[in-house]
Amino acid sequence: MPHRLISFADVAKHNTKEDCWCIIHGKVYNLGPFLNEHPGGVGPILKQAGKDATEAFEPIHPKDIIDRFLPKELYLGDVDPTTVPEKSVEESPDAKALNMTKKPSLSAILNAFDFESVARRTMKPEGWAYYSSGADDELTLQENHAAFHRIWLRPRVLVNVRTVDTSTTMLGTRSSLPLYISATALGKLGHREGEVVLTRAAGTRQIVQMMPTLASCSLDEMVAARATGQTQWFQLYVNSDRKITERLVRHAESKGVKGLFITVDAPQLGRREKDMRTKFVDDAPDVQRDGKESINRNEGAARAISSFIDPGLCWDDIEWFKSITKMPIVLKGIQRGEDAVLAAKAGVAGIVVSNHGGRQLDTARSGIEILEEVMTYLKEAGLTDRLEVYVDGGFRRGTDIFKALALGAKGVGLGRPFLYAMSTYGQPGVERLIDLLRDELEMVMRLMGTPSIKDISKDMAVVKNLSSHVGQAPADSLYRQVYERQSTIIGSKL
Ligand code: PPY
Repeated sequence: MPHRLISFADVAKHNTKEDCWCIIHGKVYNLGPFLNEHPGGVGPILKQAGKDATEAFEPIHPKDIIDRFLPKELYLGDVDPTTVPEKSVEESPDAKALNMTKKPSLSAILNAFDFESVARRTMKPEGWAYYSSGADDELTLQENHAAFHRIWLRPRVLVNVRTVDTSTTMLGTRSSLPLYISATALGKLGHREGEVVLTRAAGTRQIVQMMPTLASCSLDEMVAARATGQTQWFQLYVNSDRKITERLVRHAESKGVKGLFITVDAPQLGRREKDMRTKFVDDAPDVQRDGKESINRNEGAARAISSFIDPGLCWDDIEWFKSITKMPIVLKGIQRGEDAVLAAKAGVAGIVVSNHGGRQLDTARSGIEILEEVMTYLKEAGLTDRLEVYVDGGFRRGTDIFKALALGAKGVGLGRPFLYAMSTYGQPGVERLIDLLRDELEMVMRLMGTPSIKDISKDMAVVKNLSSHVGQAPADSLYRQVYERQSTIIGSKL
C-alpha cells in the first residue's frame, strides 16, 4: 500500500508538546507519545517539533534505531517532497560536511595538531565542543599532554637501522603499528558518514579500530565497512539491563569482533562544561517555549544520553562477562597499580590504562604516568605476562608512542586526533594522520637505535620526574595554539 503523503506545511502545524510531529529521513512521525520515553529527554525532540529533524537526529542515533525502538503506529506517512521548501533540501553532502573552502590542502598538514587547528576553525560548534571538552577545569586533559615532557629519551647509536619495522601484535592479531583508533562516540557530529570513515581508513592502513557502543553508525554498518582480514574491537558501556548488554556482546562476537573493551571509568559521566555550554545556548529558546521545563545545565550532548550506564558494575561482574563471551576481555580505564593487579588476578586478557581523555575525573593522573605505576605493580606481583597493557590519553607524536612502548605498553590508543582528521578531511585525512604517525615513529625508532618494537626497552626513557607534578615544561607552541581555553559564563557566548 502506498504511504500516506503529508505536506511539509501540515507537519509544521504539529509543533507543541501535546501534538509533536517530526520528519526524519523523509518520514513523518508522531513523537508526542514517545516524548517521555526518549533516553535523551524531552527537550531535544521538542526543539524539532513540526520540523525536519534529520540533521539533528543523524549524528546521535544509529540508522536502525527507529525500526528497533519506535512503536510502528507512530509512523504517519512520508513527507510530500513537492511541498518541502528549498532551504530544507539537503546540500551536496561532502561540501557541506567538509566545508573544504576554508581548509589548507591535506598535503600541507604536517602533524596531529594541524588537524586539530583546522577542526577548531571549521567544525560545527556543537561537534567541536563535544569532542574537545574535558572534565571540570580540564587539568587532566592538559596533563595528558604535558606529562610526556617529563620523560626524556636515552638513544643508542651505531645500531643498524637501515630497516625499521613498526609492526606488532595486539590481542593476538597483527597490526602494522602499535596503535589503534580508540572508541569515541557520536562520529556524525564530525562527519556526515560517521565512524565508517574510521573503519575504512583503519582498513587501508592495517590498524585496529575499537568500535564504540555510542557510535552514530550501527555496529553492523561498521562491520560491513571492514576490509578482508581487518581487526575490529568493541568498546562496551554496560547497561543496567544486563539482557541488553548480553545481546550486544553476543552480537559483536557473532560479527567477528576480536576484543571486548569494557569501560570501567564512567559510573557517572564527567561534567564537560564546553559541551554543556554549547548545548545550553542551543536549547535556550526551546526551554522558553515550554514554561514547565527548567534548563538542565548538566546536559551536554554526552550527559543527555548516558543514563543507561550501570553505576553498579563491579569486579564481581567479570566472571559473568567471561561466561557470555570467548572474546578476550579488556578493562578500559584502569588508573592505579592495585587495580591492574586485581584485573590480572580476575583473569582478563588486558587493561587500558586511561583517564577517558580527561573527560571523567579531573586531576586524575595522565595515562603515561599511570602506565609506569601499573607496570611496576604488575612486575612486583609477578603478573606482567598475564595480561596485555594498553594506554591512551594525549598521544600526538611518535615520541609519545615510543615512550609508552618503552614503559611496557603493548599498544597506544588515540581518540580525538582521529576524530579531528575525519571531521576535516574525511577518510584521506585519517589515512594521512596514520601515515604521519608512522613516519614519526619510524624516525624516532631509527634515532633511538631500535629497529623493531621488541628492541624498545625501559632503560631508554628517563622517568624519574614523571610522577613529580612541579616544575615548568619547555614552551610548547603548537599545542598551546590549538588548545582552546575554557571560559567562565561571562566569557562565553551567553
Ligand atoms: C564520552 O563522551 O566521553 C564518552 O565516552 C561517550 C559517551 C557519550 C554519551 C554518553 C556517555 C558516554
